[in-house]
Amino acid sequence: MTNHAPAAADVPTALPAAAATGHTILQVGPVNPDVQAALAGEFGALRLPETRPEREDFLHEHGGQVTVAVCSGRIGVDTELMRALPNLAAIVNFGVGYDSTDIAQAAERGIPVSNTPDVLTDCVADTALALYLDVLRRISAADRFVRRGDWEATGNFPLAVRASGKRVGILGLGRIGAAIARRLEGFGCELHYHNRRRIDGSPYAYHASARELAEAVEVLIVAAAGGPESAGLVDADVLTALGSEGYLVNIARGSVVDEPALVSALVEGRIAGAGLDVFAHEPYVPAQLLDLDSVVVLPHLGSGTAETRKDMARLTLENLRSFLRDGSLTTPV
Ligand code: 8YV
Repeated sequence: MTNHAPAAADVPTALPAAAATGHTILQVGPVNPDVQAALAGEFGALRLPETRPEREDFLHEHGGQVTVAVCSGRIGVDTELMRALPNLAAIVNFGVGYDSTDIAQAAERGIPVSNTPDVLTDCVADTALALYLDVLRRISAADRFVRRGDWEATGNFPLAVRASGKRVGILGLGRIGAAIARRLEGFGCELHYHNRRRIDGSPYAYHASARELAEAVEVLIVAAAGGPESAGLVDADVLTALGSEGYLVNIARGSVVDEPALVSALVEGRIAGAGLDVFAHEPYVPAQLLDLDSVVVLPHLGSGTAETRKDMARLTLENLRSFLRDGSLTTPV
């Protein structure tokens, strides 16, 4: 990746909008272009260098000045960086997931964190449905079949699996999980869920564990937040419970699934297929998955539409402006 970060010596010392409020803003990692433009222009933000020696020099020189960090959910403010920012007073996160940020340290230090909920719910749920339909009906595999000339050469494409009317389990029935469930109601699916807590009044069948949920359904859709609490929740046992005719869809975080266990289950045909938008070590995708027609792989594009990214940028900047104005965040986590 090209490093566009300025060298410490090029960092602006006059800080336009933030200066008036006594705040110094730090951009951590690459962010959405609209956010980036506002940070560099209106907010005169500093930018954290991405390579090690420059980063250390930068933090040594400017770490104590920084009061607000703006990051994307992919990079976040990790343990080490947060420690190097002793006067940090807020973290503004682009994205609904904030598992790349050390939330425990932020809570301990009383540093509020904002994210961008709601505005991306529909697009992420749409992506889950796209993966659901693709992996069961084998749409991407069939597209490759036509492009390879196999339709003409060998005749009909092998039969797929019916997507309507399936028993589907949602792991994590939050905003996005509920939006996925609503869409699947339209496909006549029977819905089940597991969640940290049972949801009063939910019309769907509750299961006390991920394993019990997997046992009860034909397709398991992962919509749980990432982070230490959910790490490896979908393990080898859960995949065994899903069974050789079961499918997995993950639009949440790669960390929620034990990826080596998933790869073996797919390679050995112990589950039928998977639709994956997220991976444990993005952008790395296990090579064994690339040869499997039973797997659909996407480059973490869940919220990736022009409209939704604009809305996420607007909400990120709204949080930043609100914090600079009166110390409050519009959408704190
Ligand atoms: C973004 C996401 O791609 O919001 C999230 O948690 O995973 C996606 O919408 C990502 O956060 C951008 O950094």
